[in-house]
Amino acid sequence: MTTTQQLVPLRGVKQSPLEELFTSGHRTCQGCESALVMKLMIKAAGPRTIVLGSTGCMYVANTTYYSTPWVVPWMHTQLGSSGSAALGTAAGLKALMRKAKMKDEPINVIAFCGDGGGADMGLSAISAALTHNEYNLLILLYDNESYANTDIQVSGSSPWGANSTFSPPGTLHRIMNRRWKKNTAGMLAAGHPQARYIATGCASYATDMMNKVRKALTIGGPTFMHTLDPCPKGWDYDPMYSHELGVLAVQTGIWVQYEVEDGKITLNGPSKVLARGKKRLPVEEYLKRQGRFAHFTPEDVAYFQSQIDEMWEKWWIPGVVPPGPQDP
Ligand SMILES: Cc1ncc(C[n+]2csc(CCOP(=O)(O)OP(=O)(O)O)c2C)c(N)n1
Ligand code: SF4
Ligand SMILES: [Mg+2]
Repeated sequence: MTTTQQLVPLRGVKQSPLEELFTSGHRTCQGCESALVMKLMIKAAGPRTIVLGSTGCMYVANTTYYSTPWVVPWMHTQLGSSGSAALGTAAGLKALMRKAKMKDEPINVIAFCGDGGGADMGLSAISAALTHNEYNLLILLYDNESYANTDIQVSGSSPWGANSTFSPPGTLHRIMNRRWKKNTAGMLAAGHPQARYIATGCASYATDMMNKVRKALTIGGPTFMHTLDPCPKGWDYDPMYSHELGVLAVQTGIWVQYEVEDGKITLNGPSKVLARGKKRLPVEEYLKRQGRFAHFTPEDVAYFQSQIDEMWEKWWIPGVVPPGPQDP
């Protein structure tokens, strides 16, 4: 494995680099947390980074013809290809350096994908990339819980019951999306024990998120991050509440913040405090703030709450490892 950049952890937001590498020139919605994830991700990684992005809001809205916010080299890749694009780029860089066709130096390779591109369509390519320990790369799945760019279709990462253009509540069936959200990071961690770093994050906890990017790039090998990103358009709320919704997702226990480093799982930030016994906020505090759940009856809210309670009370590790058949 070639060496990696040694990106020391930031001790707080004041230590965050001032240099902006994701600047003006994009057309994401006001309050778009996925755009904030991009900005924090590249701020954490620094200028010697190549970014690859699969189709989705963070491609289309960010790179309208002749305008781009990216200051670093950036390339679009096909919707399901974040894994293969990351792997190919890392392999290409390695070959060019070995042949002395470019300076031998650690260059970060980050490929991002949405939940449609990563948790659904490109899962196999991400899985393949995570088995190639000879390359250094980070795949970051930004999860706005829908195929947002094509007008908010339901994905495998959409929450139960959410109103989307493919799952609108009707008179015959109020709940159209009856699937529970996929546990993508947990699945990838369990299935790729040699991947040295897999973590979840949320831009509402910016320093934590940036440090996870830095750790993933420093540790090296193929690594993976999954962020939960409030999306004003798809979740149907006033853009000013994006930050607050990220906090509520964590404080209600719906989104669990953790990292798996060399096989060791650690819940962190508020999720760690919740695991130690702090009371979780009722999920209703999160659900009632979003139009996509406006059709929920008290029974729907109670069902949602029961699933989150089960995750915290019955799973081996909340949000990461579900109970096994041998459990009582
Ligand atoms: C193979 C393929 N199928 C469909 C599309 C159309 N398409 C473009 S963006 C997009 C949505 C992607 O959703 P996601 O990955 O969650 O990213 P988001 O738009 O939510 O940021 C779709 C379906 C495409 N570009 N390529
Ligand atoms: S639809 Fe959602 S993810 Fe897409 S640009 Fe708007 S806020 Fe961001
Ligand atoms: Mg999406």
